[in-house]
Amino acid sequence: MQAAVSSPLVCNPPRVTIIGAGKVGSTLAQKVVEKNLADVVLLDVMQGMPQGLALDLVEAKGISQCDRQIKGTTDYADTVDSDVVVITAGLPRKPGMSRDQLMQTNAKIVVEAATSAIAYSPNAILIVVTNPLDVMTYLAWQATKLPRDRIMGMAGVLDSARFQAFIAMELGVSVMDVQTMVLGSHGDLMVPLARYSTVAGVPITELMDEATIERLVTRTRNGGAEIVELMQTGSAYFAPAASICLMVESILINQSRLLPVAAYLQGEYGLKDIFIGVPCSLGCGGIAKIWELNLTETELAALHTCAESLRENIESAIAILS
Ligand code: TXD
Repeated sequence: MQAAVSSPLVCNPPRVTIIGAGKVGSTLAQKVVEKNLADVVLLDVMQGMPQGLALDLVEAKGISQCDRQIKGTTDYADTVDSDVVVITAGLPRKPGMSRDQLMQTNAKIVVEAATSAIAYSPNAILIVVTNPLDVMTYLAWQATKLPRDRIMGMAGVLDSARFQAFIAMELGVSVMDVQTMVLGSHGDLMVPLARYSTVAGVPITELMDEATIERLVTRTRNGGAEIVELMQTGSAYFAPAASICLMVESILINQSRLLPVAAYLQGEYGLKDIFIGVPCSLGCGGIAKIWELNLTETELAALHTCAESLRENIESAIAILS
């Protein structure tokens, strides 16, 4: 029997390029593909490695019941016309290291990755993940000159997820009922907002005393380092990949999720010419809106302290590149 053939429909599924096929990048590739969100191009400098990982993912497709395409490559030409580009390329921390100590190596890697990827996908939305996050996002923006709605950094979603997990564990409630908001930079100075963190709509300030909240805030600030210490080799990747995937999903299916992301500020919160974590809605055009929360004087001062420290690091990073 011969099947009736009609004229073929030209249909391009969305395409996500992930630069850096290490722990975070490969875990993200698996999540995007298994959710059937987009075709994925996984790029790395290590010849054979992204190709091998892509083949491994292809061989899991039947079991995971997904039909997206996956390509592993070392060639930016394969990333052409991507809708979203995620940069995870660069070194992770070792025990005892701060994120800022990665600057020397990662600055050049991120600038090269961002410019090469955007040359092939000028309309893409760029999500930077490499540490030190806020500084790397600034450098990628400077190098690509992308409009501010199409470039952002991922950190606030992860930091909020960590705060959310610690609150759920402390109170013995389902993590699904906990909502949190962590602003600022991805580092010791981040600003977890207890007043805007709730359990089923009830602010945590009603459910825990100040000392307990402070303990959970401190654990959130040290969340990355706690895992680096335990693992000894490499850093966290399950929660980071899940956090990036949430942002990618909100963009690809135009969900308008309100998420804390490192966005370029032009006067919001009294800050200019800086990427820092603030609540944004993410849709098919990238950042649809930056939300300005009513912060207390202390919260706003904490955000400005992050910004001051970031500015110093941005200057050092620019000096490294010149
Ligand atoms: O919240 C956040 N923003 C973060 C950031 C959460 C977790 C991890 N975070 C940072 O992401 C971490 O500190 C690192 O800077 C990156 C990647 O972390 P990952 O754990 O995935 O590191 P790996 O496993 O070492 O992978 C990095 C890969 C590795 O395969 C290298 O070969 C590759 O990056 N690499 C490159 N790919 C493409 N192009 C260039 N130039 C390049 N250089 C290295």
